[in-house]
Amino acid sequence: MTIPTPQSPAPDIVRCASMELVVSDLEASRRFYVDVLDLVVTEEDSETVYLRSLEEFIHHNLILRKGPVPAVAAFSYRVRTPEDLDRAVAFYTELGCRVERRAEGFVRGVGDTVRVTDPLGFPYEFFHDVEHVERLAWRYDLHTPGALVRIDHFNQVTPDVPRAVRYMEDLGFRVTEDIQDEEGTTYAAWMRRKPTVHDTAMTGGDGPRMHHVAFATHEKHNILAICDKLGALRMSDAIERGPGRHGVSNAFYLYLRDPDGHRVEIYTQDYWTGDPDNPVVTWDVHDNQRRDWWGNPVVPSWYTDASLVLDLDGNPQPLTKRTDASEMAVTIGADGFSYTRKGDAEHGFKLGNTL
Ligand code: XXG
Ligand code: FE2
Repeated sequence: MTIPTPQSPAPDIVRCASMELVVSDLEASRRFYVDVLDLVVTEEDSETVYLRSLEEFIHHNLILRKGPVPAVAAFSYRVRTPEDLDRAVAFYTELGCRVERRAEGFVRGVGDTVRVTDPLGFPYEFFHDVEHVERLAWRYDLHTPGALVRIDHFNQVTPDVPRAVRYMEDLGFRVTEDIQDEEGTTYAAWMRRKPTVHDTAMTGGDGPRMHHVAFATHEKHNILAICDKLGALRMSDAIERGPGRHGVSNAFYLYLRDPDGHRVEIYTQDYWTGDPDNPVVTWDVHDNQRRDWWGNPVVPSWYTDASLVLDLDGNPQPLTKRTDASEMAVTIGADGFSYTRKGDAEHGFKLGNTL
């Protein structure tokens, strides 16, 4: 079923701003995000920890909330004006979505919020007013070798990527890169509001689920420092994939799994996309440099695992199966680590072959 384009104008979204994660053991999650990843605690109580990155001036980029089922309670976007909250209400009401406007005070550090269950089943949140807190950019006395400086993007798992892309375009997002095959199946798409490669990506799979939330470091060496720290703490199991260089986005990356299995990406140095004629980059699903520029294999768990998302009552959303081909099935062989790049056989580049 296609999602109709609303007549009401979309809210003007500035950027992805925060994610609310439900975690089963608040102390363990706090240790991971604060003691290991060095996010900054803006405020906390026995149920909730509000965290921000070092260059942030709004109250939080990540909320950890204690709860029974690890899941995502909100993908939160900042909108340009207070009127954009009214636009969000009209836009999603017209789509027949459940919409709740919550007065200032419901979420600490932000003014009125609009929460919706969007047409794909994701809990989206919009806010404009914020409490300003100290931007710690110049507080180098607080920066550690693996300093996380900004929230960069979300990544969502959804069964029908073209359907998701059309709805997100109606919401004002633009595609910057995608992965397709020769039959026109789309496996993933990266979409932006701010002028980077993305604010969120749509990854094909059983959904709605949250694939990851990403934080940026200034430089590549900061990511290597996080790997070294995890090794020193005997926490190398938290590293799922990387470090490496993405094909898509050209960014340097590392994927971690938090104590509940929520996936966090550490990401740096993608490129400017703010021109009106920014060219879209389409990757062939058979190009084994698309997800790792050095050709390193993607571990199967990265394709299969993702976090549940909640409805507005706090119940996990049921999953809809992807019916299109799955990227893992078309690109990973029985050993889990084969390559399928076209032309490999005739050029003798297949793994294990010699020229
Ligand atoms: O942010 C990203 C990602 O979505 O996490 C994954 C940029 C690129 C990639 S990919 O694995 O496709 O290179
Ligand atoms: Fe990512």
